[in-house]
Amino acid sequence: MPLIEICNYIDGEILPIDFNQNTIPVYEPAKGVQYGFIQDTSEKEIGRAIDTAEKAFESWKNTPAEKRSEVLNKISHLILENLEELAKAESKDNGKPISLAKRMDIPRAAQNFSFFATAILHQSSQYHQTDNIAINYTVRSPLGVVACISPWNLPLYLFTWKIAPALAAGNTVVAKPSEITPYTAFLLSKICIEAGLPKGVLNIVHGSGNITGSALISHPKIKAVSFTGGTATGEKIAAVVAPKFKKLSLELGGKNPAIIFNDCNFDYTLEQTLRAAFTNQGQICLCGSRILIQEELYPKFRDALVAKVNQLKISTPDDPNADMSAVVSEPHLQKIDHYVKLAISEGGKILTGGKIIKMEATDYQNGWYYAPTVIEGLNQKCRVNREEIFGPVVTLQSFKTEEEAIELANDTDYGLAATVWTQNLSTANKMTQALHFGIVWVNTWLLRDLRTPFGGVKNSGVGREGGWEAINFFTEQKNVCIKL
Ligand code: TXE
Repeated sequence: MPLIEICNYIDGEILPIDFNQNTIPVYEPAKGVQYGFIQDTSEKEIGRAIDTAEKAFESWKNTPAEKRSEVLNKISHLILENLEELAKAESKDNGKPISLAKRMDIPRAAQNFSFFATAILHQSSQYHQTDNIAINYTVRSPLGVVACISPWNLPLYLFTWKIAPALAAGNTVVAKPSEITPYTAFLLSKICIEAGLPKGVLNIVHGSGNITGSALISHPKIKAVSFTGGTATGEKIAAVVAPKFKKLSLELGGKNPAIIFNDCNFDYTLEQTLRAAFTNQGQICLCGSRILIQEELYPKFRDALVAKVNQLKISTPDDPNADMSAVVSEPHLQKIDHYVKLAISEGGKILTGGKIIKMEATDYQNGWYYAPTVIEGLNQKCRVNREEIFGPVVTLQSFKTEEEAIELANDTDYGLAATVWTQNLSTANKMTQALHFGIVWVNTWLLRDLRTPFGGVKNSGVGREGGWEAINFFTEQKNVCIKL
């Protein structure tokens, strides 16, 4: 099979790769082979993409909201029309089961566009009357050219979660997907052309964080940076962007606790805890990787969880019954394995998993698969309980009281999401008040309402995405005061 060229989309054109410039190989994790290339887009080319976006800004900003909404809705429809192709591409790039991409990633990408296409029709501004002295009204305007940078775990889902509100609010965008998973962003370029998105309004550039990403965030014409990715990268980006007083939104990592009380609905909690631990091979920033179980329930829950994990089907992505497939890359596979070895050296006991696995199917034997892993016996001081692994690895700890659960749950540098499993309303209320996280789910996980604020505290980030939070981020306010 010839290697696929995954091209930049600048000024409404899909640009062939320039092989005289640097390129980056793109791999298919399920098979462990290269299947394509991207350009490691240079600073000069990024400058051109930004100039193009700047040129398109006035006209896009002045396009009536209804018209902007129409184009964005068309993009949403076309994503759904191409669901099959996009799901296969997402799976090829990331290693996830095709069935998961079909069920979760691609429908959500379409929903991101339709949600913000509709939201913009309902935007209103504020008005304040100062006694009989003056009236104030607040105008919201788009910022100009903004940068959106996304990671590899939910490629099209997180890419569009940023692009859609930025465009809906009237900005023009230069967006960079992860160099590890660029394929669906490329396919989105073609969809934007088909939908009639005006030239230059969205530019999709490929390349490494160090070259392309860096050039993008440090360009003086970029007015805001919306980033999702690792905490260490977030720190680097903040160091460049903050001193220039640009708007900055950072969605970073997590080390999320699942707090399970004796009185939980046992079967349901078990099923959902399994889902929260291993969906997308545990590569979701919201995955519950620290499972805290009340003492009395601990042995029963542990044994039942291990039995359930042993029933998970780890298979090639095209298997419709696969619960899990490959992790995203060889270095990531090694990182996961390193943490499991560290757990053993820290005194942890592997209850199941703990190893790299090989598929038997022809073509898939060199793929990057890791067995879902459950570890017990590590306290909250251990590195495995403190650092984000971002793979199919969970640890179990027990607690006696609500107070102890709160202490354990909050004893982390991260603060993205927590789940609480109990039938007792008072316990649930007490926990939700005390937990220091941006998102707390009670008796559920990953139940998302796109209107709600999304984001974390502490090392999990700065700012919120979702609903009006996103539209507000991508706009600037001006208050006009008129003396009566
Ligand atoms: O992140 P990276 P990855 C986190 C989670 C996980 C990590 C994995 O912590 O470990 O992300 O994603 C670009 N200037 N979350 O490895 O390396 C890079 O090219 C500008 C949290 O992809 O941080 C890519 O496009 N850009 C989460 C993007 O940043 C730079 C959900 C992310 O890369 C750059 C998913 C630079 N200097 C993952 N360096 C959440 N909270 O929602 C890299 N990039």
